Amino acid sequence: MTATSSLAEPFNLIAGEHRRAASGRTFESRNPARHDEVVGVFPESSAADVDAAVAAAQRALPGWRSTPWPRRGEIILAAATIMEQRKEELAQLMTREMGKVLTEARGDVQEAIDMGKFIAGEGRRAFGETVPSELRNKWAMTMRQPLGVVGCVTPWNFPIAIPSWKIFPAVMAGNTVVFKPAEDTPLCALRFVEILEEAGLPGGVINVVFGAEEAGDAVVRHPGTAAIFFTGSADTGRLIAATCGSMLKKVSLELGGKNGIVVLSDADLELAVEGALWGAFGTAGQRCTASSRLIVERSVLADFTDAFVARARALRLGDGLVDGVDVGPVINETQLRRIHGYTEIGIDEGAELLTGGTVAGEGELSRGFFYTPTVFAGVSPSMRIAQEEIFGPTVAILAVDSLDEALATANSTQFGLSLSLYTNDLRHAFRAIHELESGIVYVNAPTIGAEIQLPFGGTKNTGNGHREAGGHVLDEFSEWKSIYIDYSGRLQRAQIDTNAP
Ligand code: UN1
Repeated sequence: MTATSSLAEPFNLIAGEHRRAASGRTFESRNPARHDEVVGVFPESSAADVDAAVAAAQRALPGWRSTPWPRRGEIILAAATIMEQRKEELAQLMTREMGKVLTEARGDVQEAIDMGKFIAGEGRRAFGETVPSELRNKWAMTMRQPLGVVGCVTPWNFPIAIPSWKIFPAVMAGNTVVFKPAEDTPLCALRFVEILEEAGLPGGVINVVFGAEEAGDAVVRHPGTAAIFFTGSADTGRLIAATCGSMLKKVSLELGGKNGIVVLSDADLELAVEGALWGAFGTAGQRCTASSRLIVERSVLADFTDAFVARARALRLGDGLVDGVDVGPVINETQLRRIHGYTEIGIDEGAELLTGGTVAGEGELSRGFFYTPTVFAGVSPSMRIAQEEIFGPTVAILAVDSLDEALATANSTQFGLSLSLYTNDLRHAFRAIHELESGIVYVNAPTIGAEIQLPFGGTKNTGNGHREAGGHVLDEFSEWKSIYIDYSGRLQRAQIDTNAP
């Protein structure tokens, strides 16, 4: 089946209009579960297209930043409402384009709806402060200002939710946007922006340039983008940070994870197995938050491992649109190879492969990129499979002998996104809450499942100290302006005339 009908010709969305890329080159988005199915054809953009997008965003900026906050909020709320009405259609499209199973695709769309509704309220709540002045007859206050034109570069694993985390607050705060979505999920991105325009967003407030590295790099380097919001790999994040650093450009990076679940001997084991299964193999392990390490106290190791492996073996792989499928494909062939490469690394390092470790290529599965849920035991903290982000359905079990060792092991990677602990002992839970070195901590739940009303992001090499979503998100997308109004009618010198009558 070839399903290009929704996209008659490949175009970028610039200033509210369809524009072909300057290069004339195109690329295809294909269904990872059925690689012969083309989901859409998109332009391969280059610096010239990014120039046009930035220029359009700059032209739209004065009108948009002066649009009242409540009006901007209403447009975002209208977009969230349209998404709610079209949730099923968007979810099905997402499963076809990205591969995650339909229930999870619905969750992805829901996360964007939640984000839209949450941030729309800021339209009537983006408070500034009035602050006492140290001088008489002087008024002091703060207000938020947009940053200007911001660049948003997003990944394929949450093709609507992650753009919503960035773009909704960006436009809420009065910025205009150049958006470069992942090459693997362009149609989801296009639909998201089309819905915003249908909701009343003026053309040019969001400009979409499709493409790969060349386009993303041009967005980052462009002197006209005031700030960059990026989610992706730590390697790319480092390059972006270096460029933005040299340009003194604000940059928010959401990078890798090597998240772990600690299972203590006093935990409810069945609950822990179920949570670990969801955390490790949900989205075929392709979440920054995936539970890729299971750190288990030795006294329950055998019971936990047996139950976990049995459940992993029973997971059904397949096209995420088919009822009863638990795990969909991985995104593309490069990732499939990379994931298998880590299986070979684990075996070479001396870890014990308990199940999986193969490309699943029988029957219907041969049409897509499927990898069997893979479990390694006997993993030590220094092994590469315990340190590096695999971004696939591969999990490492590490044995520990105490809570101290469990927490130290959980903290023993370069990343700090999400860590979790299963225990029935409140004292252990509170120690973990304080001592786990991650931006997100779960107790008696796996490492995935963040909600948008809390900050999302990590410590250490997971990022550069910024957070997405949550009640403080506008701080990322706006600048504070401090205003002093002296109505005394004379010169009053701060720090000097403070005791004058
Ligand atoms: C990601 O993995 O990139 O907490 C985002 C979660 C989801 C978001 C994940 N709400 O797993």
